[in-house]
Amino acid sequence: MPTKRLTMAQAVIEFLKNQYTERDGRQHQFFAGCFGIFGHGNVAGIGQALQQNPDFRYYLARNEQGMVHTAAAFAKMSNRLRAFACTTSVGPGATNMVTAAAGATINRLPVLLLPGDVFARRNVAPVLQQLEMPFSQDLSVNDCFKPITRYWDRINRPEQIITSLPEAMRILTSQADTGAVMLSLPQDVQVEAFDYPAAMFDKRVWVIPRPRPAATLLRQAADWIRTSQTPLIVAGGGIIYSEATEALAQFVGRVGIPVVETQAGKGALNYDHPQSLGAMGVTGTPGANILAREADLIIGIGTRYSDFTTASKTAFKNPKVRFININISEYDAYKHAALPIIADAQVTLKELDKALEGYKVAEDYQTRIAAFNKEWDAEVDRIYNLKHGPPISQGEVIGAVNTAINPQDVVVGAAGSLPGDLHKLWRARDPKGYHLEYGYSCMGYEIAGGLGVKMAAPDREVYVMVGDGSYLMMAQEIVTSLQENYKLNIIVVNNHGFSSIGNLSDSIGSGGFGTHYLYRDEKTGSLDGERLPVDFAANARSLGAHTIEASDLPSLLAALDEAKQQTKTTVIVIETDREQRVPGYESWWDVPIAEVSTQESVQAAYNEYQTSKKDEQYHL
Ligand SMILES: Cc1ncc(C[n+]2csc(CCOP(=O)(O)OP(=O)(O)O)c2C)c(N)n1
Ligand SMILES: [Mg+2]
Repeated sequence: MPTKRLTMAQAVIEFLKNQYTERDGRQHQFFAGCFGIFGHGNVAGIGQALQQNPDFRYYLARNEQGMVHTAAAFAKMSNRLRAFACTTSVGPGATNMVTAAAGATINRLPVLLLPGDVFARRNVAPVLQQLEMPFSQDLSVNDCFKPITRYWDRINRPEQIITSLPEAMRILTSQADTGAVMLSLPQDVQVEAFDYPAAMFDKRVWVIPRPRPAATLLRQAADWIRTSQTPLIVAGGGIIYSEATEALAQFVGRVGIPVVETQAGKGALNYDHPQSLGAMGVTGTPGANILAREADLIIGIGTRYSDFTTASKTAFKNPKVRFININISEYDAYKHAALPIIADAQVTLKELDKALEGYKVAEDYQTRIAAFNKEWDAEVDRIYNLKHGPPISQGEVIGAVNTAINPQDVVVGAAGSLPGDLHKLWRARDPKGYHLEYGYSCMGYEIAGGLGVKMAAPDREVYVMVGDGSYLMMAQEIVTSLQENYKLNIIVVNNHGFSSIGNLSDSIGSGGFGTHYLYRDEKTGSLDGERLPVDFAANARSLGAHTIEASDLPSLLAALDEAKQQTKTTVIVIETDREQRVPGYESWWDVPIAEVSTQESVQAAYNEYQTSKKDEQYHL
């Protein structure tokens, strides 16, 4: 058997270079390269291997969490057909990835993590940054990734990668099981040479299948739909990953079933499609939530039914409600005791269309859908044109960005009050135009994620919408965007703290405690002094970005225009009124409240909470 003598790290890179995915006859090189930050745990191993393989591009990031967000966003934008590897040193470099790795796994996005690990041979232990445990030597900080990765392995001998790398690829390319994958690479083993079988470096194509639905279950689903009075489709992210949006538009256009969207599923239908009722759940529209409440049949496609979608299990109130779940993942397909169709969304929608020949929802149902649509359009217009302030409202900022940009451009967000407001108000005009990380809702994803989106779709303009809190948590990948010449448009919405959690704090009776960015007042002992003088524009400028400050709607529109003329990352800073919020519509979210308290406002909130909680259902 021909062999190739390489270090373990060189063999890893050589293998990764040759992995491809294929769907619908189109091939993609799976790895677009490797993000990394070097330290003593990887500089001589994976670092050297990357230097020796310039055709597998190395991207220097600013923070390990940031680079994993970038990698996850890239995979999401690529419909999980492409991904990045991420290399770090041992110790803090590795554990810096924990947060974003958890985000990738929760959002079911493939990212390959390649941290260094402490010496396998142990004789020099404890090495710099090593976690010592008196009860075991078979433990390092990298073990804390075990619950947040879908495959985890430590490579203690160079030949172990011959069997580990294919397993890593199996998970990364699995539509049902994908997420963060970790190969933990002890720094001494990375540099050890071995005679690897040459065949392991042959080009390998991982075919992404489109499994068909089981015939009996499809027939049953069609029967359930035909006998339903008020069927409703809950469109999740799986529809977008499966590229099933056209099939969905055609199907519902013909049969008239209304569609509501989760955060990940937003954009599955264009906002002005007659069957589109927009966002569903806690951050949903009135039409979506009222029809969900009444529906006798929910067809969940590519959704995992998070509490934001189910309004903490209060969304579906028809006592006769049944569920059909079309999902590539068996786990999700069985939720809510549904009729489980474990299959690809695109194929299933086409087959369902055939199975439902001649079927259309009742006329009066269609009339209601059209009425809800019209009312919601008017409500969005109202919020886009509030003429509040200055400072203006966040709804107006969203309206300005939505109307100023091109349909194929992408809005990116993750945490704070923006995701809810965007979910409600954003007029989606392209299946890949709305990119919200709301599985983990991780502050700090926005800018780093925006970079991943831009790298996956360089022909589109990317508009990152980020709160001041999130910006302060993680803005440093602006530097990486400049280094790589990937232009981002970043809109910093400054409301001097946490509008979202401030609102939540109000609702639980705590009056916004600890959510304002204010100096500590020595007299009160609390954080209720003057405003902190953070200059976001100066901060972004210091990192090298072009910056523009806007203060009202006309100056914001001018800034968006100016940003379009720029070729490098541009940051627009606008102050908004934290208290001018977009209302909630016909929904509820379970956030438990203190059962006993010295505060009357908390006691009142607790009593109200007890009543609302009674609406929570089991779907059995
Ligand atoms: C990493 C992380 N820490 C904490 C939270 C909890 N959290 C959710 S929103 C939020 C405040 C966000 O502030 P900002 O970005 O200014 O957005 P705003 O709420 O003002 O819209 C916090 C602390 C989180 N989602 N992620
Ligand atoms: Mg804020």
